[in-house]
Amino acid sequence: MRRRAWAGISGGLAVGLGVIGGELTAAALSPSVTPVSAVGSAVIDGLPPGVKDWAISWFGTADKAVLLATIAVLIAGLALAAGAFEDRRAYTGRAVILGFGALGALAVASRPQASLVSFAAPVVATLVAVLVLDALIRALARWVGVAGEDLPARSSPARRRFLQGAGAAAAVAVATGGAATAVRTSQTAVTRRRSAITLPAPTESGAPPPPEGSFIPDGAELDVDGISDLVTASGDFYRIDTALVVPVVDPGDWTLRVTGLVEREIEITFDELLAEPLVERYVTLACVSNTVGGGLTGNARWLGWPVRDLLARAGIRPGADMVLSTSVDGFTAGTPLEALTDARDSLIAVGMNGAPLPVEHGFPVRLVVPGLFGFVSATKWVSELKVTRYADDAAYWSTRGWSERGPVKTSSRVDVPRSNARVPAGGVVVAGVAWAQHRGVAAVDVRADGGPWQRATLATAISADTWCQYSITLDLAAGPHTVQCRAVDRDGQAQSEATVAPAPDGSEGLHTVTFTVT
Ligand SMILES: Nc1nc2c(c(=O)[nH]1)N[C@H]1C(S)=C(S)[C@@H](COP(=O)(O)O)O[C@H]1N2
Ligand SMILES: [Mo]
Repeated sequence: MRRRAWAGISGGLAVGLGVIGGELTAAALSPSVTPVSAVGSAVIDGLPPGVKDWAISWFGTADKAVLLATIAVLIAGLALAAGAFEDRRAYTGRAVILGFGALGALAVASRPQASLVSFAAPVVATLVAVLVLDALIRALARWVGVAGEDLPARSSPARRRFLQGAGAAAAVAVATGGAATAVRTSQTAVTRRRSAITLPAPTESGAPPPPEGSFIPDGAELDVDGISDLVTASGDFYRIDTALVVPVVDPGDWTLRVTGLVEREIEITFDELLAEPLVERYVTLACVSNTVGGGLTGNARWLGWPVRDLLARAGIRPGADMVLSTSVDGFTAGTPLEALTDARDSLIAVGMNGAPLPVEHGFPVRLVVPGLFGFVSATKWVSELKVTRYADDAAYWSTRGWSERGPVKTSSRVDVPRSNARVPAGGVVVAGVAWAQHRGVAAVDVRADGGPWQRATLATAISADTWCQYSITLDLAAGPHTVQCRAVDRDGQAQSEATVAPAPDGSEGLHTVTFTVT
């Protein structure tokens, strides 16, 4: 074989492993946006309508397959070229790969479902391809010599080392490629099922007045640049998963069982769940791991069936004080029974912001419980509710040093000004969000440079179960300044000012932001 052929094969192995690595990373972190699918979608979006019509008239329903095959041929061409370039001159092949990696990242950025984690896939793909290419081409050069064109015939340790490297890369590609294809195929099938679902309208939708929490009242949104959106877009919603790969659950196979201390065990299917009277509520979720000022909170509109109605149907036996919810991925949460049976709208949720739950957020069904941190309540891909007692059962995080119970702590953060920002002199707008789920936020105070607390303007709350925007304009002289905020709940309790780390039951402290007035 000629040297150029081996260089091309090296390029192919490097890029192939990169693409597989990228797809596997996406499957784990961001299944709705993978580099290859993003490139395909970006091409479809970018084609002029004439070309699209032409493709459909030529290829009919095979147009997507033709597109994917075209992308595959282009990637193969890129791979061969990268190998040949790199063999001729160090860094040139790697530069080609970096360029295409950047294009992949751009394609990912163009997808509406993309979030920050989606970029892990093109980064991994590029890194893997660059590293493998570098290693193989170096081994090839050691075998053939730097300037040599024809391969030395005799066997040498350098030859063996190159062939072993290439063989190992090929073996890894075959193994992981098979795994990636299997994961992808099941995800694609479920994604298709998901987009075919039409969720029923909430049952209360026609009846005026609509219940609190089901709509956005006037005055709930402040007009401040850079403040957290009142409703978090699903693609921007924080994510916490213990599972390495996001579970892919076919709604046709899904059931929810109610077991344990109940009069009668119940098992419901997805279709049966959709036939129950569903309600829609805005609820702000929060993660116990959120640090002061952090982003592990989000507010969404959830559609679901009240958990209390399902539990009432099962009939709770005396002695129970906890519900252990289990996910198909083995995650469990222990929720105080009363939070699932009292008047609050704890939901067996099927919808998020007007669409079926995204796969990453628990499709087809998850729990949403106002007032409690996610680790004790918000089980995604939920498959069983076991009515039990704290004395008899422990949940996933409670056996790993976190608390048994997890009421959300009253908290607030400053969104604007950003840390280290430079803001023009004049009135300085300080704004952000505050939350005290299920107790409700009564007021937010802001202070500058450790001075007296000043009451901020509080937007109208959607409900006690959601966060609230606030804002205040401060007169600050030129120079560096520090602002802090604190929320007060509707029981009159101000948030804790002590500095407390997240473990075991949630962080405490005042969010402090330093910036400069110019
Ligand atoms: N199956 C499963 N459900 C889960 C988790 C998980 O790791 N696995 N994380 C929980 C935690 S700690 C939080 S804060 C919320 C986060 O929900 P989100 O990822 O939809 O934002 O989900 C909860 N439900
Ligand atoms: Mo969490």
